[in-house]
Amino acid sequence: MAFELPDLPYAHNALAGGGMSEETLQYHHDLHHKAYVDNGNKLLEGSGLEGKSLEEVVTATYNAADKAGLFNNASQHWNHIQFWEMMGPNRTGMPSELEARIKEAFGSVDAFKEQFVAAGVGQFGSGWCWLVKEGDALKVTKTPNGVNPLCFGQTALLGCDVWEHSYYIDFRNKRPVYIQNFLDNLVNWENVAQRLAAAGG
Ligand code: MN3
Repeated sequence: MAFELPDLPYAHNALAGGGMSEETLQYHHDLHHKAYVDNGNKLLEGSGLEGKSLEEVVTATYNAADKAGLFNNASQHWNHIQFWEMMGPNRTGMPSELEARIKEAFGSVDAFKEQFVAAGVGQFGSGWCWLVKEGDALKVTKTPNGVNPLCFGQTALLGCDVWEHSYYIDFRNKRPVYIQNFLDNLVNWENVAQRLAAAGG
């Protein structure tokens, strides 16, 4: 099954009010994400994994020395699909069940945000920071390059792309400001709550 670039779940200018410009989404979705799809499809051909789901391709190629290129492109394709869904133009606030779980795990919403920003800032070079569910526990993690929670059997509840292409147009070199703004103004907390509910709450 070939990889396909999904449309953004909103207009390219829909997140501008939250601090992510139309130009960023034109580059990030239309060019960067598309490149992962196109390169992934070239590498998928002849890999023996053509019939597998995207998730299966990611987990089957993680740490497979002869399939590093396919892993990088497939995992980044998966990561970006999640990332677009995890943001939205409507600032709905955090549903109460999600807020309760975050307070239980981190002490407070602010303490969670501090850990999340610190994880993203602490990721040297390119990568992602995440809120994951592992077993019954909520955790903040960071991963290099395209590595994602699927690789560790975790459920991704929230992920932030900290590759420079995600923030350099709008925030230049200010990664901490970008991640804090992501949490404060861009996250679709309803989507995060749905992921938590689907993972058993
Ligand atoms: Mn990206």
